[in-house]
Amino acid sequence: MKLSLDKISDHNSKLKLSHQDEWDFLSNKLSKEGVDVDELIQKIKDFQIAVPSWALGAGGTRFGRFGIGGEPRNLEEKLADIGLLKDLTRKTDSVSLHIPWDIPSDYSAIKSLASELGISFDAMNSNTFQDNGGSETYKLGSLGNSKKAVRDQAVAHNIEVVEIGKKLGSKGLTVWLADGSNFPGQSSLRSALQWTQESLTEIYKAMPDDWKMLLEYKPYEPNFYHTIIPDWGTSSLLCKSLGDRAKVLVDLGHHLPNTNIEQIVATLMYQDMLAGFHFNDSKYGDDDLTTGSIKPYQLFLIFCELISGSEDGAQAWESISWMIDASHNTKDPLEDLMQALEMISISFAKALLVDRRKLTTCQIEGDVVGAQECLQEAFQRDVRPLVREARIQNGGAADPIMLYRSLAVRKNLISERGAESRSTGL
Ligand code: AOS
Ligand code: ZN
Ligand code: ZN
Ligand code: ZN
Repeated sequence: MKLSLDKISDHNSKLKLSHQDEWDFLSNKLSKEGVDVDELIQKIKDFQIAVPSWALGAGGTRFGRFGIGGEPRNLEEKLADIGLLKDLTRKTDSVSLHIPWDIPSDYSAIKSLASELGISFDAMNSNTFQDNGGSETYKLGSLGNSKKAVRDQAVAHNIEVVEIGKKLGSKGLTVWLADGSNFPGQSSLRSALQWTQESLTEIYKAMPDDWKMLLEYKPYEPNFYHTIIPDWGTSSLLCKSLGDRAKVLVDLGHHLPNTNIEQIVATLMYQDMLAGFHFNDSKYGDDDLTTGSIKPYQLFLIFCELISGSEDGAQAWESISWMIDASHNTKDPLEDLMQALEMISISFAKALLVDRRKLTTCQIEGDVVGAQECLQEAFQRDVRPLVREARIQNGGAADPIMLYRSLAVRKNLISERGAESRSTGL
């Protein structure tokens, strides 16, 4: 289903009055404080976040999965869903594909559909955490498996993913490894790391010069005793051995409770080693909950580090990739993604409002209270009219979820695709 632009402008004109009041109030206040409002709006407009192909259907847990109905049945329908999200929010303009779930049957048809919808191809994802019909099994690992034949198969798969991505115009390969062990003694910790490094080296060499490798870490699951790449340090170590186009991918859910993720971001940027993000939120582990639903202050602090790291010249903003990686078990995935895109934009906008000069002075002078006030001043601000204004100026809906619901999009998708249609996902 395609959204007609008239629907968006009708919706926007209904909400115009109340929005205008709120926006006038905020923009006047910001201008009086010396903020360049146009520049601020432009930054928010430009900030686009990729959506992964596996996040468009209902996820599940090992205890079950409850379909949402009308889930995209193929790559074409996944692109259509992202096109819809794009039209409503103007916050996403690319898709991250997962191989083998998304192998195009007709490349030129997929490419022209994507360009019609204004969607480009973000980093490609390989899959060696499931057996996908190869002669070797990944039961005991892939790139770090003790058997050379398994490692070779996993390397070849990653190279095939790069080849597919080249045809689509992607410029990155994301590697997430489930490799590890479940019990002490099961695996040689040092050898497993060495084999992983050797396998990654082969993949890195096969990547075109203008590609980057995004190496994701995760402390546990599906292995529960040891994971070969459990943290940013190990990922960083491996990336450094590969070359400067390999960098560390931070998935927000991939940390043990209470880890200071903003500090990890600062440290990676300090070394120009931050590849990008998988946005989600977490209460306990890799919960894949909606971004900003549990720890909005942490998300804001992460954006503060991102902005200061790029403004200070530690690492260029443009070199960082942005993606959502969440699982939708009880919500309509499209509504969940709209909530995530909104929370990401809100956190970004708040972080842009931090008076960094004042903060630096407080830091240098040891004014602890002043520094905290600086952050709170920005964090407590209601920036929703600002984010909404940026979206409206970009052609999106004033209230994307309200419009989505009033158009009964899910009901239409169910009648188009069926109540039982099932998308690939986690
Ligand atoms: C797994 O826990 C990671 O978050 C991956 O980034 C991702 O969910 C997976 O690669 C999807 O296939
Ligand atoms: Zn139990
Ligand atoms: Zn992830
Ligand atoms: Zn994850």
